[in-house]
Amino acid sequence: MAALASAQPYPGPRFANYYSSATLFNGLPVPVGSIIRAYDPNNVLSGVDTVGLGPSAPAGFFGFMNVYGDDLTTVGVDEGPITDDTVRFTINGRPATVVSGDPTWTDQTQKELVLSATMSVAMTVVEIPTDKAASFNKVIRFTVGVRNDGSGEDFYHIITSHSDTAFKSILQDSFVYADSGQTVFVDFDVQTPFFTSTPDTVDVINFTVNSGVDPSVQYSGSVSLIFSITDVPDDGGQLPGGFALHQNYPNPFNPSTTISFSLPRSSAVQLEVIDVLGRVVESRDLGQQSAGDHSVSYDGTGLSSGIYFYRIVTDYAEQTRKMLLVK
Ligand SMILES: [Ca+2]
Repeated sequence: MAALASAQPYPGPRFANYYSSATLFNGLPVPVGSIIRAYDPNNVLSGVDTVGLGPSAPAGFFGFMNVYGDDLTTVGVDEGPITDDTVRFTINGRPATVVSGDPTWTDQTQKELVLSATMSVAMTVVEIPTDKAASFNKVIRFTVGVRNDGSGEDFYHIITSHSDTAFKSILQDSFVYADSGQTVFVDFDVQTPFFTSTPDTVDVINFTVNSGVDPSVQYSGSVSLIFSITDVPDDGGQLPGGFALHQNYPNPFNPSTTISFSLPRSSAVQLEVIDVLGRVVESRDLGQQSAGDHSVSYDGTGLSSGIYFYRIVTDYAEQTRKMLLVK
C-alpha cells in the first residue's frame, strides 16, 4: 500500500473544495504532514491534501482541497463523485468521521468540514546506523530503519546534533512516510569539514527519529564519524609512498592485540590510541624505526569495552584505524 502516498486523483474539470480549520487526529489538531484523502462512494480516490503543504497552514487545517467529480464524458468510468454523493474521508489512512459540515459533493462549491480520526502509534527501530570513517569534504550517509507498528499511516522526521560543530548534518526537508506494517529508511547525511586544525577527530552524532503523528514516539541514538586526513578506507588503506597501517589482530581483542604497519623509509614513529570521545588514552613513542614491516603489541587492560582508534604517526604520514575492545 506504499503507493497510496503518491497516488493522485483524476484531475477533471469538475471539483468541489473542502477545507477545515479544526480537524482532529487522536484528539489533537491534525498534525502537519498528515494526508487527508477523499473517496467517492465507489472508493475512487478523488482528492488528496497534505496538512502543512500549499494553502493548508498549521496543524488542524486542511484545504482548499479539490475533490474532483466524475468526468461525464467517460460513460461507465468512475473518476469521482457525482452530485449529491457523500464523500468519504480518511486521515493518514484511517477512516474519518464528519464531526460537522456537509460532505456531499456538488460541483463548484466550497464546504467547511470538521473531521476526526484516530490511530495507534508505534515505531520499531529495525536498523541503526553504524560508525563510519571519512576524510576531508565528504558527504557520509547514515540510515535508520524504522517499522511502522501503528494502525495507520505514519511519517518520520530526524534531528541530529554533533559533538564537533565542524561537521554539519544535511537533513531531509520532508517526512518519510510509512503505511502500517511498512519499514522505511530515514537518512541523514553529514558533511565533513573542508579544513580543520585537528586532523584526526571523532564526531559523535546524536540523532532522534520521531513519529510525525505523535512526536513523543521517538528513538534516540548516537553514531560516530571518525575523521582522519589520511585514513582512506574506501581505497583499502594503502597510502602513497608505501606507508600502511594494517588492521589490528585479533580484533575484537581482550586485553591485548597486535598493530602492524609498514614504512617506506626510516622515521620516528608514534602510536596513539583514542577513544570515541576523541581523548588520547595512550601515546607511546616507538622511537626511530627502519624501513619495512613492524608490529607493536597493545594492551587494553584498564580500558572499558568499546570502540577505540589507533593511529600511527610518522615523519611523513599518519593513519588511523578502528578496533574493538570486548571484555
Ligand atoms: Ca466518468
